[in-house]
Amino acid sequence: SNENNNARGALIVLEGLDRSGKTSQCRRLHSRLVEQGIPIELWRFPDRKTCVGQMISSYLANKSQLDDQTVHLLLVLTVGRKGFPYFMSLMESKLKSGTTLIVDRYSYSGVAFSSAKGLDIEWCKAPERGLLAPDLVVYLDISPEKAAERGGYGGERYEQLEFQREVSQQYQILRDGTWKIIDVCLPVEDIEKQLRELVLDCITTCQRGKGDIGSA
Ligand code: 2DT
Repeated sequence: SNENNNARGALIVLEGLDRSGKTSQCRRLHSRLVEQGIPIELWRFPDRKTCVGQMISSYLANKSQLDDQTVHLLLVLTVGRKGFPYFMSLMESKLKSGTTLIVDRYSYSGVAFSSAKGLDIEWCKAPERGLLAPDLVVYLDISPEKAAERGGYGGERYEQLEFQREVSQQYQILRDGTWKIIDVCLPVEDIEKQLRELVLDCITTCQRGKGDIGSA
């Protein structure tokens, strides 16, 4: 049958510590691929504009206090859970219609940041089950020390060396063989190129209709 009937977009996730350059790499990648005429959208979690997102934003800015479990569950809601299916079904319909999604942080951030506070990792993962599984996870690798040297930590609650060390360890635990790791100490053009190649490969595979949209 016609290959194009199966054409779908790819769900591509970027993860990494604060100051790993995720957000600027996501933006560059997105605009390059738009120029190439690839149907693509850039998403980020948490979306601070939603109602729940505003509670999180105020917590991250140290303007309000919430206990660790509550923050975790609020973040889970923003990433699109069964009980809050809006993002999930929107993502799914975009992918099915052939649009690729580049996502700046996903459920891995949820687990890494909350377990870094000492919450049980299995407890953290439990409510994330059932989310759409990414076709590609790229980890922008930087040591917490190097990240801190880059300066410009914005003063948010999590932007502290000690805490980022914990987060980094949790990411190591979460990482499996399928994650692609890019060393962000490379020149910026090399990072961009590596990232673009990984992403284009993944888009091609998904266009050929290989594999269903998975669930985690
Ligand atoms: P940004 O600095 O990228 O805006 O992220 N976080 C994010 C969690 O703790 N759990 C999650 O599920 C997600 C998506 C990571 C703000 C902070 O939010 C953290 C950093």
